[in-house]
Amino acid sequence: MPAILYKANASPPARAVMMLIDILGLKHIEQRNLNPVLREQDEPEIKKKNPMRTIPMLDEGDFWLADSHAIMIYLLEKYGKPEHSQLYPVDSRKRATINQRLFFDCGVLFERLRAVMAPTYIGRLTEMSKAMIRNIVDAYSTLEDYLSENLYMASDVVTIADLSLVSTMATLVGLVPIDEKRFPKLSQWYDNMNKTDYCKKINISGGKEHSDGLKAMMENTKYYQQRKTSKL
Ligand SMILES: N[C@@H](CCC(=O)N[C@@H](CS)C(=O)NCC(=O)O)C(=O)O
Repeated sequence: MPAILYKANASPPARAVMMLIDILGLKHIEQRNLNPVLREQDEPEIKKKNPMRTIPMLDEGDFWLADSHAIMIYLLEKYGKPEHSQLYPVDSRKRATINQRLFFDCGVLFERLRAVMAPTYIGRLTEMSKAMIRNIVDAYSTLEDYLSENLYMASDVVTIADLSLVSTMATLVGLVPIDEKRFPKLSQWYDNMNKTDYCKKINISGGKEHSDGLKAMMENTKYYQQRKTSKL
């Protein structure tokens, strides 16, 4: 069975894996869309393979793997060539720093985006709360500090930490733009990442689709709530 990546172009973690697949040139991996808003990932067939019911998910027929961070490490270990070694170097301290940034994306940055996504998808959010915005800006501040000594998030070259973080950032900037004066390094890093072929091809449009979609859903909810109130 050919390998399949279940993905959605708007999904930040899916985009991170898609960018890595592009960099590694893994043409044999079929990329198949699932719509998380319609909860297509809840299909019993998919749920059996990924009880977390999240996108992305890699399916190799006799082996399944969820979570973009785990998938990226697996793909690099399996298919990385010497020219890709900088993306996830073997040096244990370098790798540990990259892992820490990946965990930051998984446990903090994306979670703060998820705090907006979850109520938006179920029609409960009309606009982002002050606390939501504050938490996102606070994460930007951490990213600015990560860049204090390096051009990229974990070193002076692009690693998988940058792929992961830029995929989440591409959605977030549409909701909470980066204040260039307060976060000059983050702003520069984001501009630099956006000049890469893989961000141009995969991440920028997917991020815009995602943030535009979230804003449209919030507007929709606001409209229906106002209509309901005016009828009372
Ligand atoms: N830590 C996971 C997060 C994946 C995730 O939450 N993906 C979203 C789409 S952007 C999803 O599938 N959400 C559905 C849900 O949480 O039920 C990863 O990096 O893959």
